[in-house]
Amino acid sequence: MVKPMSRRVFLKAAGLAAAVALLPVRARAAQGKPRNIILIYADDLGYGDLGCYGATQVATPHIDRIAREGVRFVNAHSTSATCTPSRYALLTGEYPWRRQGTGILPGDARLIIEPGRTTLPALLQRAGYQTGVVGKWHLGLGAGHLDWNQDIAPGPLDIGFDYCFLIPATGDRVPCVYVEDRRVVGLDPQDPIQVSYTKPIGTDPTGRDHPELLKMHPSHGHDQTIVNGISRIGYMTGGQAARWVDEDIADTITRKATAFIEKYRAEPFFLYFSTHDIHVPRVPHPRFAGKSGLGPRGDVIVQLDEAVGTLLATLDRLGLAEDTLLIFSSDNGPVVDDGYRDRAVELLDGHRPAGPLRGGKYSAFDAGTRVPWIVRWPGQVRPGVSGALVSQVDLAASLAALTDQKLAADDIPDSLDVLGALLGRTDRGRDHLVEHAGVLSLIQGDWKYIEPGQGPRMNVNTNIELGNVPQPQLYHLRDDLGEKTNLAAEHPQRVREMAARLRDIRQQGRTRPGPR
Ligand code: NG6
Ligand code: CA
Repeated sequence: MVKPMSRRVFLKAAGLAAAVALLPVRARAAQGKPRNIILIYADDLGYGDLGCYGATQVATPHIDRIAREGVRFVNAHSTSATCTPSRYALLTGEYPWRRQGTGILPGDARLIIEPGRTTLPALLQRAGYQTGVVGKWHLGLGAGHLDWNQDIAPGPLDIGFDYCFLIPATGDRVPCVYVEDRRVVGLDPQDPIQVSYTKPIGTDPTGRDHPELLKMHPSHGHDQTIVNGISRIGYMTGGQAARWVDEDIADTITRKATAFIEKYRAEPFFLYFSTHDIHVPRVPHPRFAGKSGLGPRGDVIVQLDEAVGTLLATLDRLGLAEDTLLIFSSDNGPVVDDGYRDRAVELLDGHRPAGPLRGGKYSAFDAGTRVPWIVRWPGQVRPGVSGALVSQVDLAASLAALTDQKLAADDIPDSLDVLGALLGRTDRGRDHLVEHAGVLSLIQGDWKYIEPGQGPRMNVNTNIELGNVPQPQLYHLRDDLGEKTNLAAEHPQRVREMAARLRDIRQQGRTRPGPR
């Protein structure tokens, strides 16, 4: 557990401390602002997938370095067990299950965050940071019926980002092109793009009809338009010159991320670097193929780690590391077979993507949302391990506090200021947390309650236990981290209380204390 941090910035010299203590609160907070903030957000990376979280078969030296130099959280959560809702919460500070339409989006979905809303990037923009997002988006683009050949709006530039370079949805969904600011990159106007999620479009072969053209075959779903020898979810036609090459995605987005850092090296910046790794399709660059011994899933973990290393080296080279608050996390828990026959299951070889946790991506058990989370800010964050309960929904309020931004009553409604915990100064984070998969769960202290659901109990395709059963479940996480023993029958009163609290949280429509 992290020991209370010496408030080093203020207390270094007693005289300085006395002088600082006399400053008004606002000025003091401003003094503690980081020059830069970088959020590295991995995709589908599990609690057990990194060396610093106990993995022994795959080496992640760069991410382990952040852990060594920062605080590593062991009870930190994405809000949801899948991507779109977790990212929605990260950027809006609102639990996604409060809103319809925040589930896994198709690649032609409209933007689900309304322009004008107070978002994490908008708060940081207001605080004077140059804000950029590079990598996976998956929150929709446009206002419906988007024409990919024209200006793409609304998008990230309309909800608080100054710059974007995007994978619009996921690596396994069309359109398989990058979007920079408002345009598809490298698009030939003579070869316009069209996208459909309802019916085949154009004459491109599909994986269903032409499996002989595939270099990677689906195990479930993923049998529509073939791009780069890999069949995807959804149909697209045109845009040949703009199509990405999966093997180069990590290098391309890492280059864009480092270019952003270089460009704004003399100004405060906030970079949201959202990797494609380690989502499917797992197609590493040839220099990583076979490197992990665990097949493509392990290889793309190594590739992810190298991308992080490139960012760290860029910060070191530019002399920015000391002044940069760096946060590393993942959008949801791990999955081994997520729809392509990449031999991830066969080659697992004892590696445990979820570590000691039960479930995985899609699951109400803790592996769904308890994710790696590391915070580094040299000189400010004392290295250690923290058991504080924190959620990604809290980043907005915490970074608003850090950068001294005022919030209106209705802003970021579920986001709590857990800055002290994030900076390793206290072990107290939230006192409770709602986890979201098919059903909701409530964590309160050492206890976790999973509400009854209509199933299915298992996701047969991914072979993941979803924890969605008709009976209430109650686990004592401190004694039973693996959620093996359902104690609901032994503690009916606690079950009733936690169910009632969950009902209240739903009904109140917010977590952050309101006005008055
Ligand atoms: C599922 C996909 C899965 C993945 C997931 C989204 C099928 C059968 N499965 O529907 O492969 O794309 O959606 O993952 O299509 S996430 O990390 O973006 O939430
Ligand atoms: Ca994900």
